[in-house]
Order: sequence, then C-alpha cells, then structure tokens
Amino acid sequence: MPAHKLFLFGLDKAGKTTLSHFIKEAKEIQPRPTLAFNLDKWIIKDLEFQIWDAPGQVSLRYVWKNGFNRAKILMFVLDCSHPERFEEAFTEFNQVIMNADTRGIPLVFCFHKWDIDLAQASYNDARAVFKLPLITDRPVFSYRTTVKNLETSKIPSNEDIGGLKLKLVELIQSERWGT
Ligand SMILES: Nc1nc2c(ncn2[C@@H]2O[C@H](COP(=O)(O)OP(=O)(O)OP(=O)(O)O)[C@@H](O)[C@H]2O)c(=O)[nH]1
Ligand SMILES: [Mg+2]
Repeated sequence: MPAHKLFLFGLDKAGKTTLSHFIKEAKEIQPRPTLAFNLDKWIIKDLEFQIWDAPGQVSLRYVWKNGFNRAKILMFVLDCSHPERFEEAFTEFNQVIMNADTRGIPLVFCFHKWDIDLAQASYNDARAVFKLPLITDRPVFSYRTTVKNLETSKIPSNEDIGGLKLKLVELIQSERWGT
C-alpha cells in the first residue's frame, strides 16, 4: 500500500504534534518541541498517510522544503489563540504556498486551539490575514480544530475531525482518479 505524504507545518507551539496524535489516536499527549521531522503514520479508511510533522522553531524551518517536496497534501496549523503571531505565521505560510514546488497541492488549514476563547474571538482576524479564498491555484479547505473540550467547543459539525479525515481520503482518491 503506497503511503501518501502529508506535510504538517506551522509555527512553533502551534499544536502540530498534539493535533497529529489526536487525529491518529483520538487522545491528547503532552508534547515536546519537535526538533527534527517527526515521521508518523495515520491510517484512514484503507489509506496510509505518511505524516511529516515539521519543527516550527525559526532556526529549524530551513528543513521544511524536505517536507513539502513531493507531498500530496499540505496541512497548516495556526494557533488561533495567538493573534500577535498571525503575521509571522502568514509569512511562513506564504513561503510554502508561493513555492513553485507546492503549486496545485491541496491545502488543509486548521484554525487550531478553538477551545480557547481568544481563538474564537480572533477567528475573523485570522481569516482577514490569511485570505484563503484568494488562493486559487489549489483546493483549499479550512477547519476549526482543538484537542480539548471538544463537547463544548461549538465547532460546526461539518468541520469536525472525522470530517477532516474523510476529506484527506477524498483528496487522495480524486487525485488518483484525476478528477
Ligand atoms: N488549549 C489548547 N492547547 C493546545 C492544543 N493543541 C496543542 N496545544 C498545546 O500547545 C502547545 C504546543 O503544542 P505542540 O504540539 O508541541 O506544538 P508544535 O506545533 O508541534 O510545536 P513545535 O514542535 O515546536 O513546532 C502544547 O502546550 C500543547 O499542549 C489545543 O487544541 N488547545
Ligand atoms: Mg511539534
């Protein structure tokens, strides 16, 4: 079974490693900062995803190109509870999205840490900074995500983690069939 490469990126402390484990095993871990790519595997339906969970610290971002090279899906994690870092996050996001090697690769964007009030209050600001509807060279999907207090987090049902996982499968299948 071929593994489909997924590049998971975002600033340090955005929550990438935590979210990755949550998607994989539906449980929360106590993460350590990622210092080199964490390579992990998610099995969803009958598909295997090879997750390239990137280190977000500024001095380590130079390795990102190895993560998006030949990736099938890009997944960006924004700490939505940290508006002071939106511009920095946008700059790093753009470095990847504007890179010719990523042209056409579908993007899944996570407005993460939705359990935090400030994340919910900052959602419109985040959307204004990232302007996702202006990205037209690839399919783009966005989700509000959290690993905490899911029951009370008021995430619309069409943006839940189950739906996100199905979307990943759908993206791979549509690529396979060339649709
Ligand atoms: N409140 C809240 N905290 C979260 C959530 N997800 C992750 N965190 C916390 O955010 C911090 C950073 O999480 P990590 O998963 O290490 O972040 P990362 O993006 O992998 O960071 P680097 O490996 O340094 O790039 C940790 O303290 C997590 O417990 C969430 O959904 N809600
Ligand atoms: Mg990490």
